Amino acid sequence: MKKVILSFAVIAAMGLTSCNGQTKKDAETTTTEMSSDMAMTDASFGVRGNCGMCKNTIEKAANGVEGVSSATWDVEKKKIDVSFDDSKTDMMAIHKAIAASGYDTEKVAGDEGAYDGLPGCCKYDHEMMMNQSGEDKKDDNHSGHDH
Ligand SMILES: [Cu+2]
Repeated sequence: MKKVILSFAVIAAMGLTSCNGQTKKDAETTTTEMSSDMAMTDASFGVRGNCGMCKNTIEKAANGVEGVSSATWDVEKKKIDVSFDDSKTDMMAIHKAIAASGYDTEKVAGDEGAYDGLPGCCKYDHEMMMNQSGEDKKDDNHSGHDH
């Protein structure tokens, strides 16, 4: 009886070690190929939000769009800077992804259901000014025409 238990233990131990061996083999490093001279488009637009948690949500949503290489939201200016491959995506796709996460952008209103699910501190004011450059943006662009 003792022998049976012993041999069972040995088999179990052998099984464990072989499992360990396999996990090691699986842990291969994946190299991400990225050519630096790929044509990236930089853009920025207004996105409403309150705090650091908003920043995480907004940036995660933008980065989740295929072709977006970087997204940085500025909590002070209520503005996001994005860099993306325009052969893979476009501005509207990024606007929509952010709106789907519950945040208003300049072009797309935030999804109401997602907004309701945001933490209390993130329930931003829908009237909030966005895309503030820090300098006064005057609406006198039309006076520049010669004719
Ligand atoms: Cu927030």
